[in-house]
Formats: sequence, structure tokens, C-alpha cells
Amino acid sequence: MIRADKISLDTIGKKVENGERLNLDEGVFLYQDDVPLNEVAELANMVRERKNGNYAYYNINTHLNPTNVCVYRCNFCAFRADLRDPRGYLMSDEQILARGQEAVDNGCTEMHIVGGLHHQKKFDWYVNVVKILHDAFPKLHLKAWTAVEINWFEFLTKKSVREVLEVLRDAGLGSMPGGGAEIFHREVRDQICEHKADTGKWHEIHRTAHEMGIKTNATMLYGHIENAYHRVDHLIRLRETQDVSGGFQTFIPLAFHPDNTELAELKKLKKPSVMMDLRTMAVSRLMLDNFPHIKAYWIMLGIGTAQTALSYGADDIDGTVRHELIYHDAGATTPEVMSVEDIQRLIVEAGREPVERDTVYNRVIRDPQNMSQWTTGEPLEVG
Ligand code: V47
Repeated sequence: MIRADKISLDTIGKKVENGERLNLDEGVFLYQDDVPLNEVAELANMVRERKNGNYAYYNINTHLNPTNVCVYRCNFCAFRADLRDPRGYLMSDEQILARGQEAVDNGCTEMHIVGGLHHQKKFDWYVNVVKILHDAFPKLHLKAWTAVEINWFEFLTKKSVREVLEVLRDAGLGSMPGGGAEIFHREVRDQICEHKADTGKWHEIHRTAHEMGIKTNATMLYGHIENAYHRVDHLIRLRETQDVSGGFQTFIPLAFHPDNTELAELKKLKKPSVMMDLRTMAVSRLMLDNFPHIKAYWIMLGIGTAQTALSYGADDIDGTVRHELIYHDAGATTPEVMSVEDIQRLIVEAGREPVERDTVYNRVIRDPQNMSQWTTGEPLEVG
């Protein structure tokens, strides 16, 4: 129940100016349609500039989804395939290494690796993906396997979360992406992915990674059957974990893409509006006072919305991105790759200063005449 009578944009604005934490009711209030979005954006932008100045970060990265075959059946996912589905694929070591070579030749600093939980593949196969890439391309940062995969490896090996992460870190895992979070509240989670890593487990895995010095990201899948209360509850749970373990770098709100998904068909869902995308960006920035970065993932938002989001709380736009499949299978119409010149231009047009970062937010120093050569510069900490 929202105590809306006691909450106003004015009282929230004063708290934000003073650096005070917003509560659940205030977060839900900010989601109401009659709360002017431009004013919410102004507050989010204040926090964004306090934390990251005028910088807008990007990286040069690529994706690798070594298999789409998955034992789980999340009804929002258009990427997964059954074991005997003709769409199903499994990459060989040679194909994986060719992707690594392509990444290095194109000057990538990061490879983002996630995939399905293949019925017939053991933990060793997933360790091998990381190990062969790391051995061949040691400079390429491997941001690999979500908490859902780590939980699956626990089940396969009967090892603890820490033991699983130790094996992967020794093989070359550098950090973890933020996927698999979806919506933490049971009322929603039970309807979209009740079988996979539950909320407590997702947080335990990220906390353990942080304790081991492994940085991670966090996401939220919005714009389907959840409401404002579920979204703000999700943000508060992330904020609480961050208070304890402190290793989250970036929060990425992910707009639901309905094409080819059972969930959209079942509930007659459409893509969330641009206004919803921008409000979610702004509310996320305001609620997650202990997250250094908020990412406007251009692949998922579209280039125009991602550009606008840089004034609605976001300070990062992700990367050049090659070989993205999860969103394109679900109807994303964005290009499959963006050039560095285009990324820099869209950031400059948004009135921000483009800064190339590596996965863990160090500046990347690169000779524009020879893009495949780069070195790591100083850590990018503003506020
Ligand atoms: O967990 C799946 C989402 C996530 C759909 O850490 C969908 O830097 C919308 O986590 N519509 C995986 N979303 C992607 C992810 C990610 C992306 C970019 C950067 C980072 C990072 C992480 O994609 C899944 C799920 O929430 N997803 N299907 C869909 N139809």
C-alpha cells in the first residue's frame, strides 16, 4: 500500500539532493504515470553526474553463446532450443577459438559468454570454453556465465558455489554478467522461470563472487507481467546485497522483447514503451544509490532510446557488440554490431564525453590508427 499522501516529488527531490536513500513507497510513487517523467529524469541525472560526471562509457566487446540448447524453459526466452530441435546448436572448440581470434583482431577487450544449460554437457565442457579462450587470448577479459549457470554447475558437480567459482576463475573467468535475475519477487518469478535459480540462490552466488574479488553485474527483465511494486522490490533487494558485498559494478534494466516467446503469446504482451524504458532507467538510478553504473544497453533499447537514456540516469552504453543472439531472436531490430565511430558519435550528440573502458572500468588507451593494440589505463572513479 503506497502512502502517497505523504510522498511528493518535492520530498523525494530533497532526499536525493541530500544523498538520502529512497524507500519502497517512494520508488513506487516515481513509477506513477502522473509523476512527470522529466522531473524524475532531472533527479536521476543529478545522481548520474554526481557519480560519473559527464562521462559516458563504452567498450569494444563481443558475445559468445556456445550453445542455445537448454534444459530450462523460461517462457520469456526466444533463444533456447530443445535437445532435438533443428534450431539447436553446440559450438566446437575450433568455432569457439575462431570467435576468440576474431575478437582479438577487432580489438575487443571483452567477451561476454552465456548460453543454454545443455542436457548432455558436464561442468568440464563449460570450464573448457573458458580455459581454451583464456589460454589462447590471455588479454581478452572473459565475462562469463550467469548465476543461473553457476547454480546448474553446483547441481552437476555437487560442489559449493565457491568451489565452482574457484575452478572457473583458475580457468580464466574474469567477471560475471548480470543475467538470470529477471524479477526476484515470487509472484512473478514463479510464473516466468519457476524452475531456475531462485532469488536467494541468485544473490548468494553474486555475494560469493564478490567475496572472492570477482566483480559482477545485475539485471532486471521488465515490461511483461510485473508491476511497479515488483520492479522497485527487485531494485531494493539488489541494493541490500550490494550493501553487504559491494561487488556489483553495473545495473542493466532489460526491456522485454516479445517476439517468438511463449509469455507474450500467453499474456498478449507487447514491447514496453520508450517512456517506460526511460522511467525505469531513471528510477533504477535513483533507487540503486550504491551501484556505480547504470547501463543503457543499446542492442535492447534501440539506439535513439539508449542515447536519450544518457540524460535519464545511464552512464554506460555497453559496447560495439558482435554476435548478439538473445535479443535478436526475440525481435530486436538493432544492428548486430556498431562501429566505435558510431558509438562515440551517439555519445557526443547526447552531450556526453565518450570514454572507452575495460570490463572492470579502467580506461583503455588505444591508438586509433591500430585498433587491435591497446593498453589498460587508470581506474575510472568519479564520485
Ligand atoms: O537473463 C532473455 C534476458 C538476459 C529475453 O552483464 C530477455 O553486462 C528481453 O543478462 N526479452 C541475458 N530480455 C542478457 C544479460 C545481459 C545483457 C547485456 C549486458 C549484460 C551485462 C547482461 O536476457 C536474461 C533475460 O533477462 N532475456 N530473453 C527477451 N525475450
